[in-house]
Amino acid sequence: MDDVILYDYWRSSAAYRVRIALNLKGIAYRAVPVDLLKGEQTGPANLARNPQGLVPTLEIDRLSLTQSLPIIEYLDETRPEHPLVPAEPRARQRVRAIAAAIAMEIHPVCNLSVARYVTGGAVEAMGDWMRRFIPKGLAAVEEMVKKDRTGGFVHGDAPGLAECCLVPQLYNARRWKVDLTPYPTLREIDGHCALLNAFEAAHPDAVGVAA
Ligand SMILES: N[C@@H](CCC(=O)N[C@@H](CS)C(=O)NCC(=O)O)C(=O)O
Repeated sequence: MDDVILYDYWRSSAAYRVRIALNLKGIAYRAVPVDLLKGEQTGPANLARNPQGLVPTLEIDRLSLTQSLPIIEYLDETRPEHPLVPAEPRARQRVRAIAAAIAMEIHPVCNLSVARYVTGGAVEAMGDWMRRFIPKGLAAVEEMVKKDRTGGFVHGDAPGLAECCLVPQLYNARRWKVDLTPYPTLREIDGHCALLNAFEAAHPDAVGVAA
C-alpha cells in the first residue's frame, strides 16, 4: 500500500483535526512538517501541493487532498468503519453545522496571517484579538452542542467530525488564555476526548515541534 503522508504543522488546528480523524479511523500515516513560522507554507513545494499556501495536505489513495473538513469527509466516505458523521440526515446536519461554526467562523478570523496583519504581530495584541473573537464563537457553539445533544459526546457516545474541530479549537483557546469557564458542555466533551488514544496521539505536545 502507498504511504499516507500528512503535510502537517504541530500547532495548526486544521492539521490537528486531520490527525485526530486519521487516528480515529486507525489509518497509519507519516507526518511531514511544514514550518509555518519559517513561512514554508508559501514556498514552492507547499504551493505545488496546496495552492492556498496552507496546511494540511493529505496524500492518500494516490490523491493529494486539501481542506481539513472535506479531507475528513473523504476519509469517512472511503472508510465507513467508525463513522465520523451520523447517518440520519438531521443529526448529520447538526454535527456538520457545529463543525462549520468552528472551522468556518472562529478559525478563519483567528488564522495566523489574519491575526498578524490586523495586530502587527505583537504577542499581546494577538492575544487581545483572540480573546475578542474566540469567546463569542465558543458561546454559540456551546448552545449549538447543548441543543438536541444525545450521549456523552456532541452526538451519541463516540467522537466524530465535531470533536475533530472542537478539541483543536479548545487547545487554541487555552493557548491564548481564553477563559473556558462559561462553556461547561464543551469542556465536558473535551475531557472525554482527552482520555482516548486517538486524541492523545494527535495532541500538539505528542507530535511536538518535529511535526
Ligand atoms: N480551511 C482550511 C484552513 C487551513 C489553515 O488555515 N491552515 C493554517 C494553519 S491552522 C495555515 O496553514 N496557516 C498559514 C498561514 O496563515 O500563513 C482547512 O481547514 O484546511
